[in-house]
Amino acid sequence: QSIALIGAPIEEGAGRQGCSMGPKALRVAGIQDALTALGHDVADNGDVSPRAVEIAFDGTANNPEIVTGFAREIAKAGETALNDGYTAVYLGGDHALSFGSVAAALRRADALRRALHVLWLDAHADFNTPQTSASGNMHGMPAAFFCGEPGFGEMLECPKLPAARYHLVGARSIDPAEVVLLEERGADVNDMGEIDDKGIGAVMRRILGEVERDDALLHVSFDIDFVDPDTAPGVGTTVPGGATFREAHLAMEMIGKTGRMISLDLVELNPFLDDRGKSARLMVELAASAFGRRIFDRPTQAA
Ligand code: DIR
Ligand code: MN
Ligand code: MN
Ligand code: MN
Repeated sequence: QSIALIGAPIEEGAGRQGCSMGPKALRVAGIQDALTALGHDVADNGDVSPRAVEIAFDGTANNPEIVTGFAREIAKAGETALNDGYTAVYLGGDHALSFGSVAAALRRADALRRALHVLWLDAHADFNTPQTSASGNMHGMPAAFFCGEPGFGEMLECPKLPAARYHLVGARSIDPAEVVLLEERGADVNDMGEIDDKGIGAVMRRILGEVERDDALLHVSFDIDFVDPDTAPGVGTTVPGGATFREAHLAMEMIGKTGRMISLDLVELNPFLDDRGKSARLMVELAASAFGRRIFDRPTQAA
């Protein structure tokens, strides 16, 4: 495959600073080499730079100008890469980058007249709107936006995702207003209890089966807080009880085997909070799993 790396050093969607260093940390952790080693052609398109725009939302939304500026540039860079035949890998950056990355995927799927499914690996649903959000942090809102919830004004033009094709996996912290909205819209919510009960393999198999059934394309949004904070400490919004190292790898390996992923977000890494690059390295390894690395391909570790 041809893969385009798109850096998105946004941190204004999060409640604390540090995610702007994420793209650099993922590069230092070897994202390009790891994917190249699997036989892919990997182009690093550098970082997008936002153009602050004048925009305001009714309700509570922090830094709408810069988040919108980023979202539009990310969508543009992503759409260009996808149209040129690349699989897009977005190096985050906080989760507000997905306003742009999912918009690009939706436009691409629309142009190809294919359905899109979005797999959201996250402790959180990110299904707030400026009307429902208690924090105002826009990294908690992109899924509501691309599923067509009102309240985002003229932020970004893109087709809407039917909520049933928004598959949340790993959830363990959802706000009360989000629970109501997710339920009303018919989103596919798979919380940690479901993973404990059925196993990550069964949960993923069911979701990827729906993608297959629809002969659809897939966008994967990987929030590092999907993984347990003991394993991935480099994140500002830790929630205990997350996915294990192996559960995360199995999920990514299963995604890779479908051959349907057109774009992947690697988000919420906060290098300022990381433990000697541990979380950055894990994200790179997990990305490699999503691009076809099997255990046999893994470099042997020095003792
Ligand atoms: C909370 C926390 N639901 C909010 N959200 C996220 O602020 O909207 N933390 N996404 O990572
Ligand atoms: Mn998130
Ligand atoms: Mn999260
Ligand atoms: Mn369900």
